[in-house]
Amino acid sequence: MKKNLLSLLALAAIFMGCAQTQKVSTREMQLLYDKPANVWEATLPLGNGRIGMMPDGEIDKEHIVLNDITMWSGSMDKDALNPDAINYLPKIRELLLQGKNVDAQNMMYEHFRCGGLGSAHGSAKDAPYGCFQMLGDLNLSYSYPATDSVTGYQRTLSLNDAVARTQFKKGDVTYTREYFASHADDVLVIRLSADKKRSVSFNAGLSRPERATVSVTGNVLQMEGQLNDGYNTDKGVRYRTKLQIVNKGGTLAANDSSLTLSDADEALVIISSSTDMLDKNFNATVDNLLNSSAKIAYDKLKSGHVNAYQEKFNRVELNLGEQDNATPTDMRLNNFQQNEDPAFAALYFQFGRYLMISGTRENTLPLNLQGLWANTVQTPWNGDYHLNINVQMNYWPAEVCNLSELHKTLLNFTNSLVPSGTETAKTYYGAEGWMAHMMSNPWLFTAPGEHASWGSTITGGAWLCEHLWEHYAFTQDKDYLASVYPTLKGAADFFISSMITEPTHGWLVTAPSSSPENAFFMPGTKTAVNVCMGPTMDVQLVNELYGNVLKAAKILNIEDETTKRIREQLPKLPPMQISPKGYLQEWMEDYEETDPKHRHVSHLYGLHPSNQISPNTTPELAAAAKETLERRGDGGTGWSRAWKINFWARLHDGNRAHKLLKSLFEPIVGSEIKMDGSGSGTYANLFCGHPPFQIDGNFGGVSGIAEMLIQSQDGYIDLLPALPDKWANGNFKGLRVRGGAEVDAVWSNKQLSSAMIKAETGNTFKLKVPAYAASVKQNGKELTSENGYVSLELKAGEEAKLEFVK
Ligand code: FUC
Repeated sequence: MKKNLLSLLALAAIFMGCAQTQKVSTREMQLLYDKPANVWEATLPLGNGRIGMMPDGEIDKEHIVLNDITMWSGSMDKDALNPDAINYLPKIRELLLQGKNVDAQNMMYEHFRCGGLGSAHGSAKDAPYGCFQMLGDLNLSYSYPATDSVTGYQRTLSLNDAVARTQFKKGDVTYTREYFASHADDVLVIRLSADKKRSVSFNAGLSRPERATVSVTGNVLQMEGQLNDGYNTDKGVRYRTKLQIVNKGGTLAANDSSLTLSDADEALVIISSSTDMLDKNFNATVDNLLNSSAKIAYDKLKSGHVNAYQEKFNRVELNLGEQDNATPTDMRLNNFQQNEDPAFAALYFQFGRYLMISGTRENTLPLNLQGLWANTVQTPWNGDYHLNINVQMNYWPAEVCNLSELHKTLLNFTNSLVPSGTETAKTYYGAEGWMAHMMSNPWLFTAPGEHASWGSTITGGAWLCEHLWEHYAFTQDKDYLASVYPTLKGAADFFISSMITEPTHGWLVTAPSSSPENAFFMPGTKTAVNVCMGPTMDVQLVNELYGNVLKAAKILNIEDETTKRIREQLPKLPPMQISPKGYLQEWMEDYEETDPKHRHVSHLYGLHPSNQISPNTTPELAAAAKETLERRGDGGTGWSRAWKINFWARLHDGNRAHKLLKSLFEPIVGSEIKMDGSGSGTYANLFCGHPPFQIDGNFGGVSGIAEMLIQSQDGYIDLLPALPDKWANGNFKGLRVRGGAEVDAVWSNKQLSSAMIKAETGNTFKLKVPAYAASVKQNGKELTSENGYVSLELKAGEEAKLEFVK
């Protein structure tokens, strides 16, 4: 009897819990938790591409970390250019040509580095290089009329609406908090409400670990300050944050540093914030945004935001099965290791698109190592732009996932590096054109890093240039291409004028350089070195850059000295080499790597994101790439696992790609930096963990999922090129391909049934006919296939509905 009563009570509790929570359809994409976040990496990221916040949903004392993408300390580093370095360049090259890499490297450690502190080994908060920092902490302390414990707690983030919500019941009152970073009105909004009048009471305070003055004027709370420019002058970035409470009922009171609202029916907390980095009138901007938003009714604020957000989010759908919207997301993450729930992968995919829409926008700074979100003033690795994979990975999904305009932030950043990169090319290498080494920041740092073991990579700029070309490949926008041609050409000019001829084969190679961040043993010794000539990744990057310049020049009818020199140099680049041991060589010599499991797989740049290794066109190299991946293993840091999903997808091995996805989804908690791939995976809030939190893996994971579903790098559309068995049934809408089209596809039992190609630009689209299809029909009419492909000539805006006949 007692047992029955207990289960009845439990049922009633469940029922009550359910009664007050929203019913969510299985098509909705949401993150769901049944308790407040106990760590920052469980809080929910909100953002409008410029400002953001991460509420923890605590019941009594809620902590919300605030962010602004321009919260950067530092300034232009006056010492970055080290004019003495070039005096050592001939000697360093000579040593490399003699095979004396150790001596060359030692000389570089001492002389061929940036002047000044560089990135201060990742601790540059007060150095000129600077650091991306949190904006501040919003602390909300609530008081409740009832002392009863909480029931029916639920915390959600709707990916469909970009609105987070905390809901629970205390006594007989249901409390609901809604939070969003408005994509329409450019402010942060929190609505605090209850289903009984006079139940909303709280105190709001703003703080920051340093450099903050908090004050109250009328009913507006303000925090302002200035970050260190690295020289302790008054030229650092200034910021101002204002918070206003718009209440229905209750009493609003203020002291020197906080606002208190008592017994209100409802309250809106509106936060407006900016810095003077990109907006010299930032004070007026903050006031205007606050004043105009405070006048708008909540429903309108919310619908304006949702509409603006959905314009981007709704462009793409991915359905791999019904969403389980009853199980908390952290449990779904844990369960994935057993159930491999395809719908969870789709949720992760859309969460990544959500992060891109929330984390970046046109005309501001690119997504950094943590996107828009940091919770300290000294962000790991300064939260900067690492150019040897990380910032690029952030933008891998932009084109294919139909967020092309957001890509422009990175493209503009690339163009902005040209003047500084030109100085760097001249100062360090006496070379023409422009270049960037392995790290950068909003102060346009392009010098080598402070330690040559990782800081000597010289293809950071070239890698960024890949993005310039890819944007064209997807959009076919010739005006755009003409606008970036000088940047592409300038990047090529650097290599044209700085590569040297190695003596053994007469190949043209970069020197000095390194294969991002891996070291090798000098043959016959146990001495580890990083510095080398012509690492494979450099060869692939230069080859690709040269090719892209030639393609661009042809489209734009340009014939110049650069194109002439490229044609002369291209045949002299080293080939990709397969070791007698079967793998693709990472270096020009078949050196043995000090860490065969190293997280960077730089020499497979040619497999992904570039397209120089392909099972279709270069099967031998593809087999060697596969061997390289086997040798590297399936572990690695978060972003490394994410990259490997893309590699296996390009090798058309869907199940292996899925295995890597599963390893990316390994649940993690710790935030301490780990380099060896242990403790990597995904946090409760689905942020990727290097660890620590690093957002590149989220975007690399999204790009990997896209690569499994659609590829277009070989001049034709390949649908479902790497579909894992687990995703036997599904459909997607709105993914984009090179050549300028949107594509939808529907499949079951791993076989396509229909597809739609919607041309964004007039073009001929080639589509691979899957082996299992007897024919492809367009509007009921059979298409002629040639060698396994059909061609569709479409005008801009035209749609082709295809049916795969088995
Ligand atoms: C590179 C990587 C590390 C880390 C850092 C931010 O140095 O090798 O793994 O991602 O960037």
